[in-house]
Amino acid sequence: MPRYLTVGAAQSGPIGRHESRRDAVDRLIAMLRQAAAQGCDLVAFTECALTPFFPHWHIQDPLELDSYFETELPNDHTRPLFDEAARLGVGFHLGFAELARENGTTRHFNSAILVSPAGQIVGKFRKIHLPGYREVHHNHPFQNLEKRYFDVGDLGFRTWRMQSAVMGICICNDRRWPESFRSLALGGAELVVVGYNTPLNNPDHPEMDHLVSFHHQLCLQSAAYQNGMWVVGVAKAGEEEGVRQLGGTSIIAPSGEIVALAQTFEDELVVHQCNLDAVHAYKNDIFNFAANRQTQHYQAITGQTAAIAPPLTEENSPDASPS
Ligand code: ING
Repeated sequence: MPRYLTVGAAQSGPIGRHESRRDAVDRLIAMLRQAAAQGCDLVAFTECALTPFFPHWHIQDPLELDSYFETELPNDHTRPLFDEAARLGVGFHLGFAELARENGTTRHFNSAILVSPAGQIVGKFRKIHLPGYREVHHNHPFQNLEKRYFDVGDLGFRTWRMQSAVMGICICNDRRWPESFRSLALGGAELVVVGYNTPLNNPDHPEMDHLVSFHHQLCLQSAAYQNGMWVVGVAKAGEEEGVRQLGGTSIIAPSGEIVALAQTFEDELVVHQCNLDAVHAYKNDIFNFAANRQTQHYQAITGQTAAIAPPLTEENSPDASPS
């Protein structure tokens, strides 16, 4: 009997700067209920699903900045989501901004959790690849201040068993780095959830704007195929406080095929009954890590932070005059 997991990818439309947490949670609960009614076992919400994507703005007041972070989960405004999910017996993934007071230090992370159908937090991930910059770019129509507002995630790429699947998480820009998915695959991941807030315009590279959706899908579909896993990509979509963001919430099979795709830039649920055993043809044959990976030939990439080209010689120097 195949292991089926019915997954609901719950895309969020824009969340306004003055929308309350409670309003945002109510929208998530509405999609949760819709998902349960469609037989979903797991619902995946997006990156920063409780707030607007505030790294798009320069926030000078530290109290205002911290107001976008959760100091614990569940808490007063998110408990209704946890309680409703447990009542419905549905597991969920939730992206949120995390303010962590640990060992006498306060740190800020772009985080996501996996919550079991019983309402227990099974796993947590903190975003590792932080795009954007620390300094405000005044010439840009909007900012990406993730390096300013968040610390680099310190929990690594981990996997957890939940609902008969081995699950993993990465967040937004992590998807652009193949090491993210390969690390999760080496941890046995059969299904990975990726929430994202991706502007349709990159102020530093407008020449790439027509490729935003293509690059997004390229990352997810290649990750799914090259690691033999289901990938669930969940957008915060639409124009949020003047920043137009990619939609395209999708569920991707281990074959790399898109099997469910959102059609709007609003709150939208897409559902697919995932046959988890579809991973085996890829993990056990095409991408059999034990049999086919030849790690002894891979350059020792750990700690290599820059591409290292071969030394220039008389022969291969671009200035070498043709002999
Ligand atoms: N957003 C964007 C992302 O990785 C970005 C930032 C867009 C980086 C396009 C590079 C190119 O989708 C987040 N939140 O990471």
